[in-house]
Amino acid sequence: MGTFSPAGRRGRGEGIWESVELLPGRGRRLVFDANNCIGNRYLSGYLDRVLGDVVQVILKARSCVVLTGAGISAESGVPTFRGKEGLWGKFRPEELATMEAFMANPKIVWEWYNWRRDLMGSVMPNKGHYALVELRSWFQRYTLVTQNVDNLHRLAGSDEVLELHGNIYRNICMDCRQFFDAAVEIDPTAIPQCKRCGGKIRPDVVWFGELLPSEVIDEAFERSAEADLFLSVGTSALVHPAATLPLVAKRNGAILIEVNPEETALSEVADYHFPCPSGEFLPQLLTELRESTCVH
Ligand code: BJW
Ligand code: ZN
Repeated sequence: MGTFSPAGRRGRGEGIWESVELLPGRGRRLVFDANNCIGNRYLSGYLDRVLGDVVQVILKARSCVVLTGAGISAESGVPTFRGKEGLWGKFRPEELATMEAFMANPKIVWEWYNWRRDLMGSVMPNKGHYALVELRSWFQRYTLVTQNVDNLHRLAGSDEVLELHGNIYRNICMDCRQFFDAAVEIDPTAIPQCKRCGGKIRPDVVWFGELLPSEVIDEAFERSAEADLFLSVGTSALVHPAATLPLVAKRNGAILIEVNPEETALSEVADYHFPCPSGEFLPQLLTELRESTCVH
């Protein structure tokens, strides 16, 4: 199986154009331009061939799992966590995304979530989200798993989404586990309290050190283990157990495709790594698929 960026032939941070330099007959090093990944004319012949391979993989696959992370929503304007512009560059995760942080300073944690809710509520799904809705129709079995809490997959039209880390638009009572939707009035100066039992209300998201919803993560593992094809899109693949899913799929024989402008811990084991923004790459992949089955 050919790989777009052959594993073991590049150093961390060098990216696809470094490996392109190693291709026979291509002596020139190109500057990586993530915003013009698909449109790069110099590479288009090579990219076409690799996309052609991936189209064949998709046409043969029956069962596909897609795992998304913050990167798929980046082109909608939702900040990622890691990286230069990421949230964790400005805020400390242990002060915002742990139960200890919430108990020590619920007001700050609530302010942070209110700010993110407002931001996420003001953006729209992008072409990457919509492409994943259409991709569904190419498989007998298709499972969309997301680490994101922003609801953008559902807004784009993906009705079955396994949300591993919860949903920012839901709140939950820490004592009686009653759910509240985000419309519940959150007074930023006080910790919201459950009307039923008086317990503290928190956002229904998964913080570090907390268990993921068991039925959701169990289903994600089952589907990954039986997948023929696994797409990892826009995730740094650092946070477990989500980061284990592609490895389980690969170990059970799935073809692993990664879409991420940067290299990740997964890039070395992926069969294909497309160092492209997902909002560009995924629609292009759909175009190739449609064209490949077009009767002329
Ligand atoms: C683009 C792009 C474009 C940019 N197109 N791409 C095993 C080993 C080691 C540690 C652990 C382990 N098992 C458990 C742990 C501990 C911990 C963990 O994994 N820590 C690691 C960081 C080391 N995990 C947990 O605590 C989990 N709980 C658990 O396992 O319970 C059992 C247990 C408990 C205690 C001990 C042991 C076991 C819970 C994890 C909860 C994560 N929560 C958060 C916050 C959610 C709520 C909220 O949003 O407020 O989830 S943290 C944050 O990270 C968020 C994300 O969902 C998650 C993953 O981040 P993601 O999506 O990958 O984003 P980024 O920013 O990292 O990456 C974005 C990528 O996009 C980048 O690569 C860019 O290049 C790319 N990109 N533009 C495509 N246009
Ligand atoms: Zn309650």
